Amino acid sequence: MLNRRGVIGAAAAGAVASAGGAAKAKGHGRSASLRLTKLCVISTWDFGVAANQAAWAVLAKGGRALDAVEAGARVPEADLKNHSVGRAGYPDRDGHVSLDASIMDEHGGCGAVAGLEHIAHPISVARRVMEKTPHVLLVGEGALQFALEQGFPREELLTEESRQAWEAWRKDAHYQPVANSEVGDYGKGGPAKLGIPGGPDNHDTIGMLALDAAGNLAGACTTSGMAWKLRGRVGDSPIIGAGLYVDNEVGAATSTGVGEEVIRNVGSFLVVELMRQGLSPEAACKAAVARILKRKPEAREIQVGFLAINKRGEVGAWSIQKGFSYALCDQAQQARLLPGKSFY
Ligand code: SD4
Repeated sequence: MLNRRGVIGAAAAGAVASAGGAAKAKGHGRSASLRLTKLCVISTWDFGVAANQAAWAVLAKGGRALDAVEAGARVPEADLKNHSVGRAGYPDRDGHVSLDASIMDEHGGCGAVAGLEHIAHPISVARRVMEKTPHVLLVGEGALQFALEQGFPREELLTEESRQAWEAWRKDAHYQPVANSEVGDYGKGGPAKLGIPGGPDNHDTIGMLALDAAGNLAGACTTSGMAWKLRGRVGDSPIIGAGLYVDNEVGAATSTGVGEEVIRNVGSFLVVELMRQGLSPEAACKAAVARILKRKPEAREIQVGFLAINKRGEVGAWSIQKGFSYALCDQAQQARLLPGKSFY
């Protein structure tokens, strides 16, 4: 007879098998999660390596995971070579840089901003929403008003390089997202040819998850969203449960890629719930990606990736397509970059 744990484990295994079947179970690699030392931080994409260093400086001093992920997320937000997060992010199709961010702490507290313009560090505004208001999400003009009231400076976020890229895009204006652009575009400079969201030239988010010395989890997610998006478009990153979810009893997850597909499947919440049912972080990420593909097989043309950690410091990731990368930092190794496993 199965005990409670056995029943849950069997159900979870079935969920993965059926979801994996939908995606033709073509995964690259096994579904075992990697274990980090307790006290660690992980984040999406190559630029996560530098962000992790800033988070590590907080964690190594015994700091709180929440402070670590905020400090880490601020690094790509300020990086002018990064056209997918914060200042210098590519604008929407009308030339406005509008930013999305969310943050969660170990108590289930959450704060977010969406469509925020003129503020270089949306992650810190998201934290203020969490800590200084009774609300979870502020958008657009109201988010800007709140940020200014909180003392954040109003700035021009569209750099000359980003403006030139936008002008180049406007010549033929094909909004056609392409996979893994965070990697293809990062630091290259010059107008980028962007394709499908989540593609080599159109990616844009740092999702960061940390486990601190007290054993607490926190997460942050910040982005300029899809380049050349419709004005007013909001992705998954500021939607709690979609782009980010933290449950301090279980684990935390974050996502990158085409936010619409993540929102439709409440992706990060799904990953955490699958971990609650007994799946490893990697198996949970894989099952969530499989769910997206099962509901919409055409999603194989785009990119979505999940990254997750559980309370034991086990981490894992999975994406639709090859090309997703994630950065790991713990007591043993502080600048690791791994390729994510994928179905295609
Ligand atoms: C969005 N998920 O706005 C973000 C974009 C992203 O890698 O992550 N790109 O949909």
